[in-house]
This record gives sequence, C-alpha cells and structure tokens, in this order.
Amino acid sequence: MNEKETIKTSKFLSLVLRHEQERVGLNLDTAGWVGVDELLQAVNRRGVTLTLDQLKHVVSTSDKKRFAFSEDGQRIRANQGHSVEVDLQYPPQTPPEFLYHGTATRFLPGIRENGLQRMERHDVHLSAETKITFQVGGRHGKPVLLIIRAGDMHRAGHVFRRSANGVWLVNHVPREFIDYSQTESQTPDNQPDIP
Ligand code: HQG
Repeated sequence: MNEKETIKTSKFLSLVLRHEQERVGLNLDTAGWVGVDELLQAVNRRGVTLTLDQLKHVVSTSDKKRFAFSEDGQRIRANQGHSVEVDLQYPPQTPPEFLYHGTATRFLPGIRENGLQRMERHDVHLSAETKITFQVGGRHGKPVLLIIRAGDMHRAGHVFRRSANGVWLVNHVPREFIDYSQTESQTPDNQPDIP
C-alpha cells in the first residue's frame, strides 16, 4: 500500500467508523467497536479491497493514531471524532491548565457569541499542543489559535476526557474560558512558543 492509498483508506475508515456506519452496513456497539472480520467483509462487499494486513498498516501508520484495535485484536474503533452517538468510556481526567483549539477566522463571531460548541461531532476537540491546531483550523479557512483556560473550566465543574490518541474532549467551552490573545498575532509560519 503506498501513502496515497493508505490515506484514502484511512479517510474511508474515518467515515464508516465515525459517521456513516450504514454506508457499508456496519453495526458499531455502544462504545464504537466493530468486529475486524465484520468490517473487512462489509467493506469488501462494497467493492473496497482491504485485507487484514492493510488494515493493520493503516492503523499503525495513522499520523494521529485515529483507530485502535481491542486488546484481543478482534475489534476496531475510531479513537475519537464521532458524529454517531457513542460512549467511548474514557474516564474523566484533570486537564492541563491550558489547552488549545484551532479554528478558522470566519467562525470567531459565532464562537465569541456561543463559546465552542461540538457542532456535528460528539465533543469539542482540544489539544495540549499548539503545533497541530493550525492544521486543524486550516481545514476550515484561515487558521487561528484559541487558548482555553481548561484548569479554570475543570475547577468550575466541566468534565474533561482524553482519547486514546491524546485528544482532549469536552462537551462545550463557554465563552468566558476562551482567550483570544493569540488570534491576531499568529500565522502558520509565525508560531510563538506557548508553554
Ligand atoms: C467551529 C480532526 C461557530 C470549531 C482534528 C471548528 C480534530 C464554531 C468547527 C478533529 C462554534 C467544527 C475535530 C461556534 C465551534 N460558532 N463555529 N459557536 N463552535 N465552532 O471538524 O475541531 O483528522 O467538527 O472551531 O484533528 O475542527 O478527523 O471540529 O472549526 O481533532 O482525525 O466549528 O478532526 O481529526 O469542525 O476537528 P469539526 P475540529 P481527524
């Protein structure tokens, strides 16, 4: 499998394991898992050639570790990013004092008004690192970085969870916990060091 095919397959897996299981006739369980054999058979039935070795390759090379096999290797799921209703069963955790969210300038008026909402997804996604947030924001337009006062949110009772691939998940970020001080000064080529 070359890199292009790997990325294409990864996107297809994201689609069926996060958003549109019915597209290939899958049944995710309540925690988002599906049998590996069932997945392979389902996608093969739809004319997508995918072997177990290829699936393992996509899972192990995923830059963001998007997928996980169960401990016994019999099942697979997406680590986060779902729009379908799932309970991923990640335990609540204390977040670092600050987390980051990459978005696009065009969304700022809505965010200033309503805070960060989960939109089509199951949760709002936050990162402990600034590096990837521009990439995430850039998918939607001109990227900007928001600093989230996660420690204050946590002390105010908001529940944070951390996915198996390190994404921080929270139901909503009320606007008073968002710091916009980096939105004017940052461009993808000019990232200040934020501790
Ligand atoms: C924005 C990728 C207006 C929000 C990444 C975002 C991530 C608002 C967009 C993961 C708003 C939703 C998720 C409000 C939030 N008004 N806009 N009140 N509240 N928004 O794609 O965080 O490659 O659902 O800022 O790494 O961009 O797929 O979320 O811009 O972890 O594995 O509404 O997707 O992972 O967009 O990305 P998305 P996201 P993968």
